[in-house]
Amino acid sequence: MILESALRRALERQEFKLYYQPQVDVLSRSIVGFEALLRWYHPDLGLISPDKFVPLAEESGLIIAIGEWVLQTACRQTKAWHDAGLPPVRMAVNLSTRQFRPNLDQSIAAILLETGLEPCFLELEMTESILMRNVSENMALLRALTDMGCHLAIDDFGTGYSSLAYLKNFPLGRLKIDRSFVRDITSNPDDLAIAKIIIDMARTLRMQVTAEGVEAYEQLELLAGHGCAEMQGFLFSRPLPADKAQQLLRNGL
Ligand code: G
Ligand code: G
Ligand code: MN
Ligand code: NA
Repeated sequence: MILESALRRALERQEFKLYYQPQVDVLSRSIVGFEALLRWYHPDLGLISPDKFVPLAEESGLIIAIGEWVLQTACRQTKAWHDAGLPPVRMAVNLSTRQFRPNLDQSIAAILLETGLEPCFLELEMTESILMRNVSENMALLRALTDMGCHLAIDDFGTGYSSLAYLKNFPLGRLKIDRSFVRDITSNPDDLAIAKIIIDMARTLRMQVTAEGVEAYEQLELLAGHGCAEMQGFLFSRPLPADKAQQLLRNGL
């Protein structure tokens, strides 16, 4: 397949880039973290969204090498911002199912050591489906990652199939409310009810909660009114290239 062989060469040709989307503490309106989001600039096809190539990278196994590049680049960038005296933000990195292999913790430990980033500034985002596969194996892996000092977040929460028992037993620090519940939250009472339940559940389980896809002030008000302190979305900023993200971090929102 044409795209697959191009994907294979994309790493050596340095065609990948990371964009960074701010995660905001809404009370203080300060940036508390960034989510790293992968972009592929294909020389002929232009910008290709991860929705298009991540599944292919997973099928072919290339996601392992690409994922390591993402972790390395995101950690190095965060450390550079810290060293430049900017506010000490955390960095959230998306992990795909295929990256959950027995040596993931060692590979992340090596990247943290090499980049010098303190583990507590790295947050790993995973979907519910990751938790439900190979439960005991993954439990050991997730424990190794949190023992090391990294934080774990559940991405797109509410769209998958995780059981409440796993939420309780896995060492998870954060739930991210999927943006499908945020989109119509001002007009759809069901979405509002679901968002509230997720916020309450996070509080009960002593987890942090982040609302994704916040685009309008009215959405912010509803979510904040129910106790959601952290948000991410176009209302604050789109994902930005590193230099623009750095400017925003320096000058504030
Ligand atoms: O902003 P956006 O179009 O970047 O993201 C589309 C999808 O791609 C989201 O589901 C997001 O989680 C996923 N994604 C973005 N960056 C990465 C990455 O570095 N690794 C993996 N596995 N998924 C990513
Ligand atoms: O699955 P995950 O949550 O990692 O995906 C993040 C995706 O959400 C990225 O594609 C990012 O560009 C997109 N995104 C971030 N903020 C907003 C927003 O406010 N509105 C919409 N529609 N998409 C957003
Ligand atoms: Mn994510
Ligand atoms: Na998400």
